[in-house]
Amino acid sequence: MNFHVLTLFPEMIEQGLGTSITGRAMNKGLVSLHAVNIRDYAANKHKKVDDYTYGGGAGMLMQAQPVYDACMAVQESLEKPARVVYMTPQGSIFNQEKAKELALEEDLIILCGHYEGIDERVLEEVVTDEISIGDYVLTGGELPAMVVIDTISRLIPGVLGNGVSADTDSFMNGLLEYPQYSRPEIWRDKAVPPILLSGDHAKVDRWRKQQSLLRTKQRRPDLYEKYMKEHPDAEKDCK
Ligand code: 9D3
Repeated sequence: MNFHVLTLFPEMIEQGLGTSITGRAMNKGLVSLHAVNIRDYAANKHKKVDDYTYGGGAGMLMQAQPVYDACMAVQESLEKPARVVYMTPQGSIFNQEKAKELALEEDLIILCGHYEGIDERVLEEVVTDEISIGDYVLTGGELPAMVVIDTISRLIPGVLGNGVSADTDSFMNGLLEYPQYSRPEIWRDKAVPPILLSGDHAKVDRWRKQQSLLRTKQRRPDLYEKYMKEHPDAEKDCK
């Protein structure tokens, strides 16, 4: 999968995703990341890409022309037009389902705004999807773009090492993760739940399922409701 990120801060994207699992995925050639500096498409000699808003109000807006030219340069480099995802607080809130949908694309163009946003006319021309990562205010779309790329990348076959399947991971089944323990058996007077040392795998599985259900009920009643609607006979596992 090829990510093309249109941004005024390409080094932020490269630095943020160049390490750890996403960095390894790039080195293995499973994903590629092209951070395109929108400023490189400024048509004036000062490389200015922002201006005041018509109608007044505080702050500067990213102008249509450099955003359009940067986007078109990427589109023209591709064999078929790619979806263009605009990271914006006004978008639909990102989730695992949207990540799965986007993971099916060969190329994805991700547009990051800064300042007070982008001239509406270019958005109408190029954007196919609008995504927010949640109801809090950030300074720009770069961190959200990294969140989206990280989430999609780990769904691509081979990105997670040694046979770990993203699909059997916690949360993907609609429940929160059960608690986990490693050595030592006793730490600061706290023991590992004895059932985990019993060697009875069926019992361990049942306990973990119970813990997942309990945790989800207590911490994420919204997820719990949804899960119970989809698994009407699961309530007894919680007891
Ligand atoms: C101060 C300007 N705000 C006027 C009410 C609007 C605004 C525009 C741009 C607020 C924040 C931003 C920068 N944020 C993003 O570009 C962004 C974002 C976010 O802030 N929260 C959650 N998801 C996203 S995706 C892009």
